Amino acid sequence: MMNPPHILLINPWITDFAAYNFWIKPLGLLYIASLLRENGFRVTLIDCLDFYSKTKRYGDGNFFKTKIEKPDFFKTIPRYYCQYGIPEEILSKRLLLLEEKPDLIGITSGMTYWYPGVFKVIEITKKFFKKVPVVLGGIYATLCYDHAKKHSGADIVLKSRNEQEAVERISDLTGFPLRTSPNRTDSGEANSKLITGELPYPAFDLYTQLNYVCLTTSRGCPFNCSYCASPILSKGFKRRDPMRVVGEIEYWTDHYQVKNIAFYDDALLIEPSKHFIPLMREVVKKGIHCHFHTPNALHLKEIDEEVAALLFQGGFRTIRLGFETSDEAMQIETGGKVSNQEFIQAVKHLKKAGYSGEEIGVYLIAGLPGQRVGEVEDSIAFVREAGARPILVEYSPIPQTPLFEKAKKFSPFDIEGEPLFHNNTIFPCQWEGFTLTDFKRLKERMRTEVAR
Ligand code: B12
Ligand code: SF4
Repeated sequence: MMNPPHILLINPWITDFAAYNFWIKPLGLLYIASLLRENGFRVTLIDCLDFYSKTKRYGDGNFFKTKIEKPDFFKTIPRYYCQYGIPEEILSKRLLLLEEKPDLIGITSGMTYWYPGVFKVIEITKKFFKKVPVVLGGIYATLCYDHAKKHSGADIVLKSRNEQEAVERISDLTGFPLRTSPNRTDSGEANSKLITGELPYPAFDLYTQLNYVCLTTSRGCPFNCSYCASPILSKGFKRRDPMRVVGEIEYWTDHYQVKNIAFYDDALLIEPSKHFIPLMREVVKKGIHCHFHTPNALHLKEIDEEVAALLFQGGFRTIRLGFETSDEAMQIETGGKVSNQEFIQAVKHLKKAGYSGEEIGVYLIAGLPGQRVGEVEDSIAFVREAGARPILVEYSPIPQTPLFEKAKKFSPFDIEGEPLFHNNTIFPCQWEGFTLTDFKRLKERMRTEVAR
């Protein structure tokens, strides 16, 4: 029997103009870690983002950052460009002090435009372990596969969003057979509704300190919004059994005294009577005391009186609603996930449940291809009128999404050839109808005004 291979998993730095730790953890990589361990592999995790300069009340906070040279394309942008996470020498030290040389290195990737941090990690690991195969997966690898294959320096780039497939590939590459059945995956078939083979809990135990965990109760989304990569990243929409989710919440709160949990779902609230309501009723019944966060937007269409009350009683502190625009034609054109009437109703229910207007954050998308500044101004006014707090987010064009073709026509940047131009900070689809100056002016004006 061969010795179990040693797999080194790395979550790379973020490289950006700005980054805030809204409960970021490399969830996909942590699932892979736990599946590997279940199959007898030995796993070491290095999370380059596990290094904060300041943590706030709910476990969110600022990353430690190091100013780095801007990529050439960004030279004219008057902002610092930083590497967020551990100082470089700490990564080198950790690689040097590894008890044993790895047999394979698995690296994840977040946003498409964070790839410089990924490349740097690959370059450094290659200096230490020249002959060890490096496998790259994650969001950048999946959405910008050709770019990653050509430029990343990884030996293998995987587009898969399926943990079991990732682990099978690692098994092939190391020649170490798997013990678990191939059915233990939650990628499933398109439109299959319930995840049958539960994955082991993500390997958060690999961290020495846990200020929060993130959790997903489902994969994918039943909608198909033209600007969103969810339908590309996960086929179909699948949910876990809500009682198993409660079991996981109890596990983290009981065994690790976790007080903050962020839901990473794309569609947590869909069909609430089958999923969110039984889940949260059980959490409330069991008296689990924990703050829940939804940095990713909630579907406000599903927020009726009962859902709003459960959100409040259950301990959801940061409510974020995905409204995007009050322009009805644009709502329909981009996928029809919500209407103005549904929005007004949702805010009404949330307020009745106990939330203040300031606590109801409503995402509005700014800079969609061809969008005019006036449309966003109207949307801000509409959200305020309903008594909630508008939050502007700049559109990030994502390859393979339906809107990407239109974005290519409107963007002054080569968003097809260069993923750095997907960075929302540069306002990728600026045009004469909505310039970066318009956007900054809008943001400034919002800062000085307060939600009613
Ligand atoms: C949670 C989340 C966030 C969180 C945390 C992000 C993070 N962890 O890095 C927060 C709230 C911070 C966030 C912010 C934003 N986000 Co976001 N977010 C997500 C979300 C919903 C889930 C990501 C996730 O963790 N999934 C769960 C895990 C299980 O999947 P995974 O890590 O990808 O791993 C899987 C595979 O990739 C693979 N894998 C992963 N690693 C590896 C490694 C190896 C070796 C192998 C073999 C396989 C493998 O295995 C897993 C199998 O399922 C995605 C949408 C989605 N459906 O993915 C959007 C998404 C990533 N976000 C997106 C966007 C646009 C944003 C914002 C820019 C929005 C905005 N305009 O403000 C901001 C960025 C702000 C900033 N500068 O920080 C876009 C991507 C944009 C891009 N260009 O890349 C996405 C895809 C959503 C969309 N609109 O389409 N986001
Ligand atoms: S509803 Fe949300 S997660 Fe689903 S496709 Fe639309 S934007 Fe993406």
